[in-house]
Amino acid sequence: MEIENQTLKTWVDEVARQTEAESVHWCDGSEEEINRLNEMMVADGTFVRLDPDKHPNCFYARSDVKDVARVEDRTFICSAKEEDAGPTNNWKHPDDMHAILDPLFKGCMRGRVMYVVTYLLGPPGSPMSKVGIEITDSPYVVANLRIMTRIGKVAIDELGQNSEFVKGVHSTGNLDPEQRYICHFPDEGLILSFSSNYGGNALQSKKCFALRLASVMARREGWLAEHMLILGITDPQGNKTYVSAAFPSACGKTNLAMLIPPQADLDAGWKIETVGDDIAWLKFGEDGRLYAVNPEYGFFGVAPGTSMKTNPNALEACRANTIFTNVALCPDGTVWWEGLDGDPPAHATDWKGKPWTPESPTPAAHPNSRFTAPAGQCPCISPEWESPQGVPISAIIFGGRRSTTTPLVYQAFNWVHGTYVGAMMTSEKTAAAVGGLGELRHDPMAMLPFCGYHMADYWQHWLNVGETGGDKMPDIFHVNWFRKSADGSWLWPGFGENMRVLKWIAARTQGKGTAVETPIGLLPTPEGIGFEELGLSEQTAAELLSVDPGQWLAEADEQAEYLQKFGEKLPAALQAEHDALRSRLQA
Ligand code: OXD
Ligand code: MN
Repeated sequence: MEIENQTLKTWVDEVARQTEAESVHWCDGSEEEINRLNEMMVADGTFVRLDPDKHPNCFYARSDVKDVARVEDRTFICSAKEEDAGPTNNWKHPDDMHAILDPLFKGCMRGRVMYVVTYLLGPPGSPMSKVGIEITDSPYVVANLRIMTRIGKVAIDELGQNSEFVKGVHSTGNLDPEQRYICHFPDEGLILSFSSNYGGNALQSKKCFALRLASVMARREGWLAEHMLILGITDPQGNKTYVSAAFPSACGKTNLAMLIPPQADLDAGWKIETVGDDIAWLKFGEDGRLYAVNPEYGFFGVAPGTSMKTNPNALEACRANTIFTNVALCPDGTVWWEGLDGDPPAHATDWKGKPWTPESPTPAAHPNSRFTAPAGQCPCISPEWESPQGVPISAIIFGGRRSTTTPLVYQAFNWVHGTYVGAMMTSEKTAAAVGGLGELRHDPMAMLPFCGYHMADYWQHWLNVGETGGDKMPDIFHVNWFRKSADGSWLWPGFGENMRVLKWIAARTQGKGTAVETPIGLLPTPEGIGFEELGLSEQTAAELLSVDPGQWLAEADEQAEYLQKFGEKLPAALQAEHDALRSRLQA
């Protein structure tokens, strides 16, 4: 492949010299290329080809058993000043981090092929799109990147002679967790990741570029890079409302993005279409509204719990041309995970490669096992999902996994209050990152592991963007699908029934839908959600919409303690929101 960009060529030569790669392969993204790589990985045991009728062109992979999730404690923001990384990130000075990484990368690709993957984030021809390069010695990473982003010629053409691109080098190293580093150098536009092949650590396009580095660029350039799904709601009259929604990892973004409305809504003409399931880049359009694009090209979805009941669209999206990692492999060349429809297989091989039966004491699939599937294969993909100008966003939704305190849904009073609501998000930890399962933690805007700079500066940036957009900014909401009763059962059925909440939100953005004012925000009435049609008891309905001042005052105390962490950088407007919440609760 002919590469004319001299800056790119010179840098690739440098990396080849440093890593002492045996050879260099520039990926063109073609079918022939990926077929050859897939065959190679089948031959060396990295991949198992699945049944070609049931899962055409699909492959099964297992990772190292100690390399199954994002490693937040080994993820670093290497800004020149520590205060630019802030209290929620690990920081090291760039020189100190280079001093650790240079010896690791020196000669790390000896005897290996060095793949150069040029990738495009965002639709071709979009003013919002950006080009990154990931150099890797892992063909598994190349195969995943080819699904998750637009790679090869399309990205090289988009780059042209431009010398501005995000550089990234990834090496499998020897997968030693002690040598694992996921490092971001915002001032150099550089990502270096070593000794992990897990998606969130090794597919640099995703969390490293599209969130951590992009959030820094977004601050500089006046836009937002967010951990958000994007979906479109079409009403029976054909009006479309686009919303984006931030939930922490493994809290149901993919399911919500692909929701199938209840039959009565479908019959009436309601429709949900997916623009993206994990990341949104939001910029102002010429009309002053915020428009969102999905920078990605595929879904890196959590497999366990995905079924015909919870998300048939995701199952259809991953029927063909998909990579399954760390699920269970069945003897008939299909895959299985906990929560998939039907009976478990009588015999399978689990994610560790061990024989498994339904009697086995451990799960067949790792709780963070994944499918990597092309977004274009999703039956409900929006016709606008590759629109270069993006889709206009009317509502932003925040949500966490909270078994108590937080009601099913509420609307913030305005942008500043909504920024406070997002900043105070808390959620129970999931298997998407190593450690502390179920523990309640603050996860502001679902960006705790992904904000590439000081969190308080990020909140200030949200406030600034709100000032720019004025009354054209989206309305902000908070949802909680995970509230439990005293006996530990779920209060809300979730999944398709979440449509009821989306309809209320869409109505609110159009100045419709009744709302009741409470100290924490505007809540729907039980009729506004239709609890009765759902057959939920009055008591359940009341619990789902309850705002208990005692619980919320305790929440406010805890929030006050958290806010202290940000010291002088805490925006005054957010402190004022905190004080106002407290006085509303005490009134
Ligand atoms: C993801 C995550 O993989 O958030 O999307 O961990
Ligand atoms: Mn995510």
